[in-house]
Amino acid sequence: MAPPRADYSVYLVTARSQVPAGVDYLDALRAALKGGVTLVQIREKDVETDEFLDIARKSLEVCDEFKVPMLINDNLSVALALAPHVGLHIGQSDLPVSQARALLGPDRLLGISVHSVEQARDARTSGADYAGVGPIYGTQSKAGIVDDDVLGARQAAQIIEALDGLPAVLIGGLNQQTAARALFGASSPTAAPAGIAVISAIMARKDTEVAASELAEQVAAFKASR
Ligand code: TZP
Ligand code: MG
Repeated sequence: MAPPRADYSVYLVTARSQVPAGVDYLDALRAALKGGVTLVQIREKDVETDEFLDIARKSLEVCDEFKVPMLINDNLSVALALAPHVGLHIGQSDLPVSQARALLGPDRLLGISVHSVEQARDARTSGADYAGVGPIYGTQSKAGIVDDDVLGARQAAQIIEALDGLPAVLIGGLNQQTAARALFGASSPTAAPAGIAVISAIMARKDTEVAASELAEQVAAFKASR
């Protein structure tokens, strides 16, 4: 299997509910891509499947314009209903990664969320292309996160070591103020995050393009320092 190549630097996870009043979601997505978003995951928790599919289709047209890969959160059938270059991101309580890989085939991007060293060891050989590691800091964007779930950068570094080269994307509470601290803090001499994933730091801003470019600059500076 040849895992699809992707640039994990600035990974936007969508949430239309966070887009400010007066801003159109697709315009915000386009601006974020202009600003330097390198990967997009469509995550909409409060819609029926047909609406989710419609949002994803429209989002895909925009991502394709920028030649930026797009993934679907959780919903395998929606991913499969879309073009063969659309990927899937799943959590620990969704279907097993190996099953998802079998159903998706070798060519679609597949991501898994990991929250511990043990889950990281499992992810390594699961067939996933990358792991989302989080929550790094507290966040209002995901329901049900309690203080105990928050990893912090040090614990994330241990998880990234355990991923043993599987690309890791940090997520949770990352923004223009916290991203650099998280990236450096989650690094060790032998392992480092491949990028950051954000919802609110881009989606909740009116100046979406600026928000994305600020994050892109910080990730680029981090990568240049390694
Ligand atoms: N998974 C872990 S934290 C999180 C998800 C989907 C939410 C991240 O949102 P934000 O606004 O970037 O903290
Ligand atoms: Mg899930």
